[in-house]
Amino acid sequence: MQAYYLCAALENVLGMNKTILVTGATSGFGKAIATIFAKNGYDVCATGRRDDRLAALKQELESAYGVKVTTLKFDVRNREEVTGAIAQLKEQLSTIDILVNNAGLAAGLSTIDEGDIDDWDVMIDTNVKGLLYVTRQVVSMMKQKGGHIINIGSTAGKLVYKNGNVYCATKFAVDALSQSMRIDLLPYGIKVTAINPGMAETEFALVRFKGDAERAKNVYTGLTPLSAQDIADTVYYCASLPLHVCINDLTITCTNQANGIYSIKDAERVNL
Ligand code: NDP
Ligand code: 8X3
Repeated sequence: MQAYYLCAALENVLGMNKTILVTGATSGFGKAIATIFAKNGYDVCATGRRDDRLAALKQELESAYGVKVTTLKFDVRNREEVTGAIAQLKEQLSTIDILVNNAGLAAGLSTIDEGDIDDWDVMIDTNVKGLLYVTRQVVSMMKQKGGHIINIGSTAGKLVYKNGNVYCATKFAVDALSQSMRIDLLPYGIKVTAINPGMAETEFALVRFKGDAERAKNVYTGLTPLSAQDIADTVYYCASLPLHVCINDLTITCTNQANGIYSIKDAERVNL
């Protein structure tokens, strides 16, 4: 184990920084993940659709941590954009060491007979097809040396909740794909980790409720939810283990949440 850490330290001293690609790095988990890896000497490839935020992140991380930050603007739902962007990356880089499939969203919260079908398309296209498009391209950059794919699932991918239908289905799909990737990529020494967070305060609820800030805020009142930093710390932990160790599946909630259905407010705690 000591040799592993020594090699990792030596690689960084020699400027052979490892590279992480994070999708959805313009906000929430993705931004915090890009930041913690940059802070620890990784070069970062940050992706998203909002290029003003990508440019600000590049400036912030390069000046604070002296690492190289490449930004790629693409919509994960657009297969041609994904292929073109990663092809461009392949001209600059031979390897991606870690891929974090994080870009995703929930749109709406309605029963199956009332849900907006456009919302269903957006969630399926982003959370499932987008993850597949990106993975297919990046895996080809990992096969020579091995690597680590970290998929951001959800407690919604472990247990369905009322009105969660299509969002839950997409995260169940992420769970199934993580299991499948782990089997298919064994011969290449590519680790696959699924991280399944419960409620965390980011822009997630604002997006789900289409800009209704009050409704979004209400999700988290009366309890302390997870933060983006909590998830970034967890991702970094999983990625920092020795080469022979792979956390397959990790579910993480705040202390007031038991699973995708059961959570309580602080006022319901008997000892607070
Ligand atoms: P945010 O809304 O804060 O961030 C979502 C990120 O995804 C943004 O950077 C956004 O970038 C990117 N994104 C969304 N759609 C696309 C697209 N079509 N193409 C490219 N990028 C896209 O939410 P979170 O950080 O909370 O969410 C990150 C992941 O975590 C999601 O997969 C979500 O399902 C999951 N999750 C969230 C939980 C929570 O409670 N917050 C709990 C469990 C899982 P841009 O708009 O610039 O494209
Ligand atoms: C996001 C968490 O509880 O809104 O995946 O589904 S939840």
